[in-house]
Amino acid sequence: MSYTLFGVNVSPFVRKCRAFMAEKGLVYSHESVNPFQPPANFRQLSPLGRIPALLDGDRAVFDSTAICLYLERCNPAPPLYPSDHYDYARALCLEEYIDSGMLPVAGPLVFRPLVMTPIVTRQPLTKEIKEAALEVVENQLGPMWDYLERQLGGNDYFVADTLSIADIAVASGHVGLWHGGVDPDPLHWPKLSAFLTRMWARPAFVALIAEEQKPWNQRAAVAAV
Ligand SMILES: N[C@@H](CCC(=O)N[C@@H](CS)C(=O)NCC(=O)O)C(=O)O
Repeated sequence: MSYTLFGVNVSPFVRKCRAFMAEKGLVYSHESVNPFQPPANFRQLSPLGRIPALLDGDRAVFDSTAICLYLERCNPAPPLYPSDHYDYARALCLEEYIDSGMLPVAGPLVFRPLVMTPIVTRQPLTKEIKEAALEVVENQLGPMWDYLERQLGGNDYFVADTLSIADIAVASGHVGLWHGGVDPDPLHWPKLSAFLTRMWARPAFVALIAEEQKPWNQRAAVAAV
């Protein structure tokens, strides 16, 4: 068994797979592929040209959800999907809420203007761009955080009060926002805020977030605008 995961570390979908592999204690190589400047033949691994993609020996798997489900089948311990059928469905629903609901807003409308564009273009962030991103946070991410707060309830984890793909997806999906200084306010979303703090303190996330610090942590730069 030899795993290689392809994709830049700051992608929330790549981060989800890497955190998942770390929680399972899997050893893998990481190839930092930028999907906008992919190596030749990358579409043989990932026919949509997206990251992440996984190679298991000569077997290719693409899409973060498919990758995690595949890894779970190959490496059942520790289980990262609930065994109860409805809990299993709820975990997949929460993963989808992040992947198809939150990230298409948080990525292009918040992370990109606050963090990625200033780094890539070397054009400093402006007050107008910051205000537009923060309006998206308030109007679009706020209601999503309300939903997550309700789903968490009084538990430490989202489903069956046990670590699952749902927790890994939620925690992975918020790291990019954190790089831009955007955090659910603990006064308004105390459970979600405490959950993220707990999840990011797990060794799997400590290592990934440390690796991303340079150049992605723009919290001080964003705060200064
Ligand atoms: N559903 C996919 C989404 C992956 C995705 O959108 N990745 C982005 C980077 S964060 C990408 O590769 N974008 C390049 C493109 O769409 O061409 C998954 O879960 O893996």
